[in-house]
Amino acid sequence: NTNVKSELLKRMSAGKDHPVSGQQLAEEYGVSRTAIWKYVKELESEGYEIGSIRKRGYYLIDSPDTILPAAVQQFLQTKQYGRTIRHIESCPSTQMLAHEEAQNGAPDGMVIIADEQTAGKGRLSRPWSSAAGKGIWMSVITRPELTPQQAPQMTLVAAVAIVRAIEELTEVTPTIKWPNDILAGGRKLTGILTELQADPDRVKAIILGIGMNVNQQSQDFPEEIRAIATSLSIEEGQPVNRAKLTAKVLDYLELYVALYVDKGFTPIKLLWESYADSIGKRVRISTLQDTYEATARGISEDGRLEVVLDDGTVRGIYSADIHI
Ligand code: BT5
Repeated sequence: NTNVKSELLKRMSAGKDHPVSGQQLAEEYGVSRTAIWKYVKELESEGYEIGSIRKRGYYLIDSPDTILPAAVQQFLQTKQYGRTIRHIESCPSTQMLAHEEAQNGAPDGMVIIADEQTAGKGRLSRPWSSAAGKGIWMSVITRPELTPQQAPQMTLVAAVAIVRAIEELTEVTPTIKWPNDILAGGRKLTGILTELQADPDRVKAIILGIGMNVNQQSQDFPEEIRAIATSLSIEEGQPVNRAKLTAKVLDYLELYVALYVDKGFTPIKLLWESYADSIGKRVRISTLQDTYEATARGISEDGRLEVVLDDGTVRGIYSADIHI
């Protein structure tokens, strides 16, 4: 029961002067005293250092940097998102597993999170480098009441949630590059991959694949992306707690998805534009068909990037790679 375990963790964080009574927790949750003791042992085997004071209880001395369910859930403030987490040590891609889970009826907000991906993917099947233990590689299964036409905007909803979480927990100032990149100092910090399971008129699930570079050093990136990629710890100069950040992203994601469903795209668009780094700038646009230059003007009410061509025509772009 990850509920009791994450509650135990949360309370043990209060420190030596406020130990958690195992007896009391057991009574509150209607489990045995032995069950609590087992959670303590489990946490120790996961790398937590736990102190105990006779007759008073347990307290936390030190935490490892893990993204196990209880580690993330102790920080969560959501109703639904992240309440069910499947953690995997290593897998080819969390997107694949999330698609299976979604087909098998996964609840709204279920998270598949891995310490390592061996075949992480970006858009158009490009590879996504996912070094072991260094990042947040997760897929969030969402079931918002949206039409399939409203699904692409979820990428922008997720982008806003992620920059808000980064801003709150670090000193880094992230920017968003349409449609799915979050940058710091001009380098890529996070990528988002939005995939859809739908009937013609109804969304069944939108799977948000989120890849966040957290604790990599430059040498942890493959040679070919070293010049274009960065991580929070490179920008911040110190390690960042992955569990706390994961929980914060989920908090904001739940909030902004609800905002989008209730109030439409306008509030998200305003937030998004306040973080955008390409608006008003000259950009080069590469689509599958061609490459051309234009000036980025903003995003439309349906999440397209609006650009002004040199002859003055305005064009709305659904999907492309943008170079500033
Ligand atoms: C993306 O694609 O940016 C979407 C990345 C989504 C990854 C998550 S991780 C959890 C979930 N499971 C998956 O398998 N995927 C999702 P795109 O815009 O196509 O960018 C891909 C390009 O980014 C690559 O061609 C590289 O140039 C670059 N890249 C690859 N790995 C990177 C990294 N770790 N950091 C920064 N840039 C990277």
